[in-house]
Amino acid sequence: MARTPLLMGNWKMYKTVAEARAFAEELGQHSQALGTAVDYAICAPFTSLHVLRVMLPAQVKMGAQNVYPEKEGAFTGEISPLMLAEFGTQYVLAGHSERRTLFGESDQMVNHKVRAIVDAGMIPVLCVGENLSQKESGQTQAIVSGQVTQGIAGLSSDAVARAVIAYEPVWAIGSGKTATAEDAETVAREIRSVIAEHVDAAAANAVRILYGGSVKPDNIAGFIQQPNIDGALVGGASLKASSFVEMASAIG
Ligand code: G2H
Repeated sequence: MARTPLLMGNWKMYKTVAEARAFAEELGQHSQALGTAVDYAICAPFTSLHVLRVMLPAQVKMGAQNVYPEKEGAFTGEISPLMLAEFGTQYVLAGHSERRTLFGESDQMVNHKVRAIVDAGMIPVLCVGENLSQKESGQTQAIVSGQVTQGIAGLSSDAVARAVIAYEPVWAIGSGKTATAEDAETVAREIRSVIAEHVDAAAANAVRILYGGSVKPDNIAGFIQQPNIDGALVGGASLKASSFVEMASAIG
């Protein structure tokens, strides 16, 4: 079965509600440029989810950037999977390298989040990737394979098939550097073979794999042309509606 391409923005800690509204208005004016054969989503700060739900073009889904993997309880400052699902959130990032590095999230915590996202009926976007020293010491495949197997542990084949995995080399994030499309394809192919080995061939074939790390309108096509790369997770270049539309045109 063919995999539907996915263009996903990750706004990180950018945009007030007023700025999110302006983005949604501008994107709405160009919604005819968003192809019907592609899935779109914006992972926004929690405070902007409401305005996006009301104002985004219907084909652009909402994503969250984080979640706490408990149903409810005394977890001051946290947001539960049910709260996000009730709100109409379709995707939730788990294990973004900024969460792993700045907030100490372990593979075990990332796996708790992935399972909680699935249990609440949403789609996890499991982010994986090696840092520069790991790349330079030839550990890319080992690091990525470990993050994938630990991240999806305990999921059914069907849940893995519906999930999204974002390969984001840490050294490429926000740096202006990107992996070559060929290197990203090599890692994406390896991720499918790890899933085939640890889950099954159907899940490996169906799971969507995105590339992330300094993706822009002028380099996105090279990534999505790769047979095992199904789209992109885009930070900085997703903050302008005009550049989101340009990337949508390059995919669609
Ligand atoms: C990687 C990416 C989005 P950017 O973090 O997840 O950000 O495109 O700014 O490198």
